[in-house]
Amino acid sequence: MIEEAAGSAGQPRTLTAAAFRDAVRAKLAYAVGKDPSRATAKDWSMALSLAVRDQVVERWFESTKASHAGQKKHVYYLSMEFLIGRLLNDAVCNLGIESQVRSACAELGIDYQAQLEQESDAALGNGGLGRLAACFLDSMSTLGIPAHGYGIRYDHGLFRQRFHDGWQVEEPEDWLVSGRAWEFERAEMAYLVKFGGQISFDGHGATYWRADETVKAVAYDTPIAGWRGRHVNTLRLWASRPVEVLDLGRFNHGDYMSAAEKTIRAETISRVLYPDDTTAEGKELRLKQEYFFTSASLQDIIRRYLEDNDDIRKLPDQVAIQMNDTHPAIAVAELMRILADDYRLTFPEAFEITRQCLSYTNHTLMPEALERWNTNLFRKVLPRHMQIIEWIDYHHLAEVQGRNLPVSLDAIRIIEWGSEIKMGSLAFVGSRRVNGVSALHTELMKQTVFKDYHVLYPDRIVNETNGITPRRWLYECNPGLRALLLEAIGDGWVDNLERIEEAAKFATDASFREKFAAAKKANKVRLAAEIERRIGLRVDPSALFDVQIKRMHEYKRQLLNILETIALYQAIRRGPGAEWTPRVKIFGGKAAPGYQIAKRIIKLANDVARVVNNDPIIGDRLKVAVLPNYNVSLAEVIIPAADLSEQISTAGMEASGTGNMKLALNGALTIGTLDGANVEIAERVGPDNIYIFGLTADDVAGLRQRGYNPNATIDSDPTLKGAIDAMVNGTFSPDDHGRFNEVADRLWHTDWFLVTADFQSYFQTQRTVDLDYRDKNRWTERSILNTTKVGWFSSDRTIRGYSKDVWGVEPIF
Ligand code: Z15
Repeated sequence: MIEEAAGSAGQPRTLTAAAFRDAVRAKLAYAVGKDPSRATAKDWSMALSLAVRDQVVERWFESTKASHAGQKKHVYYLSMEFLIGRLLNDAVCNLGIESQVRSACAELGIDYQAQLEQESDAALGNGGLGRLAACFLDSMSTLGIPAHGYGIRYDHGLFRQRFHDGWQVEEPEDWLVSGRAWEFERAEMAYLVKFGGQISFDGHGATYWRADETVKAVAYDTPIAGWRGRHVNTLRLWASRPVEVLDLGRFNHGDYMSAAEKTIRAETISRVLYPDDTTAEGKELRLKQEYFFTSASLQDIIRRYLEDNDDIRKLPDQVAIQMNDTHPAIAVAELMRILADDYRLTFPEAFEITRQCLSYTNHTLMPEALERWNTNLFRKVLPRHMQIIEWIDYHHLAEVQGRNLPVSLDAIRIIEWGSEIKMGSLAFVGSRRVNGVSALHTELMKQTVFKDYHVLYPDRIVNETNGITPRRWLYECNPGLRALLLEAIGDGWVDNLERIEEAAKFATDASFREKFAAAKKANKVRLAAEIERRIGLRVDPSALFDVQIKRMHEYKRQLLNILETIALYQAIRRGPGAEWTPRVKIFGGKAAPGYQIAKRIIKLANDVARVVNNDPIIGDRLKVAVLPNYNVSLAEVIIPAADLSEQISTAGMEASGTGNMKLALNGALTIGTLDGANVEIAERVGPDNIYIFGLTADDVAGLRQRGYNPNATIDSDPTLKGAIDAMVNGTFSPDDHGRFNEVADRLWHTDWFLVTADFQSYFQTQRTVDLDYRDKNRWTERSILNTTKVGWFSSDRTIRGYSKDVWGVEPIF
């Protein structure tokens, strides 16, 4: 029997493999209620998770005590989305108990890896914004910053994506169906949230809000352990429940359906996540969701504050609240409402306190993605908040008028034309700091959407370039590379990712290179098996793995990649005898269900894949793998196996990107535009270790202003024209020649995303990639330099930045 006293994190642990094995057995019997001979894989996985959870819980209590005792300022991260994925391996690695857990599993005769796959992937988010929130939770725990994440406990997370005949089909997702080991329901932690109704004043300064609907927000807590388990924070998600469990009167009259009606109405609020990545959902339900979780969270924040403090005016000394995008921007009005109506502060006092507590992160410049609410809808759902926003707007404008500055009042109004509330403006005016998520994005915020506000408040906008947690995105998902790094430079890089640069000197070391290449190859073999299992396609693990994984969106330009695929396919067909660099194009990503053109582009990818993959002339020179249901767990398999990372958005449109960082950290070279954080990645890896192509953000702005005409570009480039023609002549859609006419027409006529303008530069750069990949040694060297030069993109660094520039908080240790 193996007994180990230390985990790979190197801290002494009292937990032995034997003790842990017995704990799992006990959980299986007494918590799951199964005999080992009858237990299913799910049962074992539950028992295992519960046993690991016990380890987390002990430290959780200590952390909670420590943050109360320390009386340090606390961070509250409000987000509609948390894309946390699976938690078992994350907890095991962060606690440093991997070797004990693995030996215990071996003794119990269960396969640890297989257990991990039993856990459902918590997909309570769409993409980058939600995953960023999850990385931030990991980093805040790792750094010992007392924090809560607040969000919604959706019954159904992001839809499951299937392909039917190459078209995206959405299926409901059911992450809670077989039980969840990680959360604790807090039935006693409930708050009332009101909607609609009337406002009245008693003439003595008191305001009454007589709502016509009230629901109960019930807390569900998930402990989030940081690296080495030193600190554990809480993710608190709210579920909506009816205030009365049942309308017994109606029930007793035999009216069962209407007896259940209120319950259904109340529970609908936390039923599903909106699958829209970038456009505000103009539905009443969405507004209710946003207010529901924001109100419950603020009530909870104030309750916790008053446990240890008695002066509500000093709230900003203890509380920093971050609004992740505008989705919780109603917090500006809600905090004011609580301070003014419940604590009887004046509006000016309430506004000052609110503005000192709140900060806002902007994640996009796209006008269609900036939330706006119709004032009639808003007044109907939140009548008191409408009054408060009118007050803020009026007083803000009055103050600006007094300052005589070169801004147009129309540009800074929160309520536009009296008919729409601009939530970005509300968030800006009500915040202490406003931040962008990459250097370029922050610069563009100052020059475009928030230009006038920036003149008014030149110190308010700051930059906090995004980051990713190295625990999940290297240590956990890439065990081969992890082992190599531990052997070469120890484990300091897990705490301080910039120390990964200590391995850069091995880029020219033949034996290190060989091991690095072997780790990459093993990851590619693992991905190849996964591709075959999921879509039945066999790919050669020695080919170049070219990866584009992200939400399907026109600005991200999957279409540019597909057109290049078509052009390459045509070139190979014309000259199959030439020396081609075998390539596997890997795509993954979901389209918003209502985003028709994005769904058609998925169909195009699948149609091209079918033709290319079955063409005997092509063979292994080119394969196209379009993987369904891209999510965090699949990302953990794809990213370590990538050779080339596609970050090809129209310059100026991707706020930051975070997939770009994950892929580079795992040794993929980037082919990308000078957009978002690509700019900063390029600065760090150096021009020889990245492929930059295409128009810059300035070029794009200029071209759009002058008016771009794609005709001339297409006509003068036979490669591009050939690819577009193939799209419309039925090569890929013999059953429906017209299927992609609309896609082609857009390219010929407007091409807003400048796919045609960047095509030639992209195609040529890809051919350079082909040549470079043939020199395996040199490629590995550059791959090592990517891994070792991107340590700055750790979310620990990002969180240190927020702590200092935005929140004014310090770690408790
Ligand atoms: C989302 O995931 C992002 C922006 C949004 O406006 C919405 Cl609604 C969702 C992404 C950005 O597109 C991406 O560039 C950025 O890296 C990410 O947020 C995190 O900041």
